Amino acid sequence: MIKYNCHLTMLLLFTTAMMVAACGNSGGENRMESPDSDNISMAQEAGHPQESQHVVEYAALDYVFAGPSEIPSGWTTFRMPNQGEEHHVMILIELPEGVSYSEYNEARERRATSGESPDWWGDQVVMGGPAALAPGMTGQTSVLLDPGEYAMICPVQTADGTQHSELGMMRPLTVTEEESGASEPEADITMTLSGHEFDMDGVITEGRHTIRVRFENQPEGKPHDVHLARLGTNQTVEDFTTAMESLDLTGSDFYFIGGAEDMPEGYTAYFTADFEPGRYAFWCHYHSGDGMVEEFIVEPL
Ligand SMILES: [Cu+2]
Repeated sequence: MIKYNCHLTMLLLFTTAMMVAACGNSGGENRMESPDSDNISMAQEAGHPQESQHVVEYAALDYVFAGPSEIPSGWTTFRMPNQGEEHHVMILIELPEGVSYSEYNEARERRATSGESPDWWGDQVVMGGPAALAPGMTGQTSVLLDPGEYAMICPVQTADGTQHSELGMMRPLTVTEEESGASEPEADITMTLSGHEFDMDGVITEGRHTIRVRFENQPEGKPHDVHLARLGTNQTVEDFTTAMESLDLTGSDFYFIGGAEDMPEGYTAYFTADFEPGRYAFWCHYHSGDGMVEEFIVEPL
């Protein structure tokens, strides 16, 4: 997905779509169970014993991320219940070494007003996070984090075109030298984002799945991401594609149930989602115009 000013137009298009998409939906159910502590065996729930994950929870509200300001480094599972009334995403930005969050924030404001950016601006790296989530849904996305200073932002827009980040959905996150000790998650399905394709190894059936997302060849210098949308009963992927292009989602009832935000080439993320029978679409924001929209059907067991 697009997050930066250099791609502001696409960001506006996408986030407007997110905002509009939220209007036609009654909200999904949250079928994830609450963890008893920070460290729970998520994979055990998914049927993989012996796998321990470090789960950190950030509730997405209109308009704030509620959660810890400091977390250990290593494999980290971001669990994000959307408790707001709008779609939200979480994007983690690793700041260049030596750049503090307040310097980053000032630079963002300066860019917005004067268009000037500091030398280090291009050195920030988007390190993933839970993709678009409809109200009531819970996203769960795991990434491997190095120690450092990060910014956590939601660039989705409100009806009047204000980014959620401007309204409070932007905060610092310190990833400490201390290791989470979590192992890399296990997945039952692997999806490779390469060229203009979602290459799937495995079939999504009814129930909960953890999907490994490998970020490979990223054409046109634009990063991949994957957003998962549930389509309405009578909607096709063509309806979805047209709606995302034209932003006319009037009367539509599809909504987003998570996925994995941008990561650099060579990185891997994991996301967990519950699938009930129905029609779905995978959607890559930057490359959807080049065919990275794919419908799939989850059959009843
Ligand atoms: Cu938001």
